[in-house]
Amino acid sequence: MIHVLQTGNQKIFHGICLNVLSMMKHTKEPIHLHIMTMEISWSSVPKISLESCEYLKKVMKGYNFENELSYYDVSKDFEETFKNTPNMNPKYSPASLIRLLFTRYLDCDKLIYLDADTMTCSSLEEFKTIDIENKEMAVCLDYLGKFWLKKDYFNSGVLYINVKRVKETGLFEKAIALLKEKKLYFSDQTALYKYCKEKVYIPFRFNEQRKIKNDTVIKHFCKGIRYFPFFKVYNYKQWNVKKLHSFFKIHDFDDIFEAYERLFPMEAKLEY
Ligand SMILES: [Mn+2]
Repeated sequence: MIHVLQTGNQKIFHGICLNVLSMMKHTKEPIHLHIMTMEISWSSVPKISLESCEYLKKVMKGYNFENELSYYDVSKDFEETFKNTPNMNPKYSPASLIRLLFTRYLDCDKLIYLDADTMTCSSLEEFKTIDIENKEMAVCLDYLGKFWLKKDYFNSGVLYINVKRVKETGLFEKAIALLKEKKLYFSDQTALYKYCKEKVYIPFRFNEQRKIKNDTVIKHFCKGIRYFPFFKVYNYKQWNVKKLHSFFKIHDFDDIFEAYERLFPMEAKLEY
């Protein structure tokens, strides 16, 4: 069983559904997906509903009956933890902080955390080749951060976590404590960077922030810069099919888009 964590609110649920379909395509081992969500008093975005997750679970079981989905509504805990703290409205969205609470809810050995703006390009079983027995996490460098911030600055969109170890070291609780005290620009990512001492850097194929290669496991649709023919900062997500085709020239997920439209007609539409 491979444990995967995805977090967010209703606004990005279609990203999670797309990624789940890509996991179903490539990973033969059963997957236990954990979805953490919330709705809070200082944001109007609703949580992902239990009904939506129950439907997603049914879809997952259609691919492999051993697949599982667990749903966690952490609204109250989130509110108590972050309300009126300096990072209650971080650069991206309050929802980007949900994952920091995971050690309070999940109990498994190893966990793959994936941002909602990621897609799987080959089997998640590849993560098992990474040794994190004596580490807190395996991480990839942040493609832009390593130039602009620090040369070992990592990207927190894909994390391979030794759950037992981070509970011992209190990594995620330390990050929460810092965020309650001090405003940080890349809030959660910088807090994890600051406190994660036992980490192993893994190749970009586990968190590909640029072009998909033959051995890519996870493609991350994060912000990027293109210099030619002119300087452009882009931030297109996997559900923007038009930009995937015209800007990135990515056709790897065309079958996934088709399956998504067939299986999830009630969720957000893809952008064409
Ligand atoms: Mn991301």
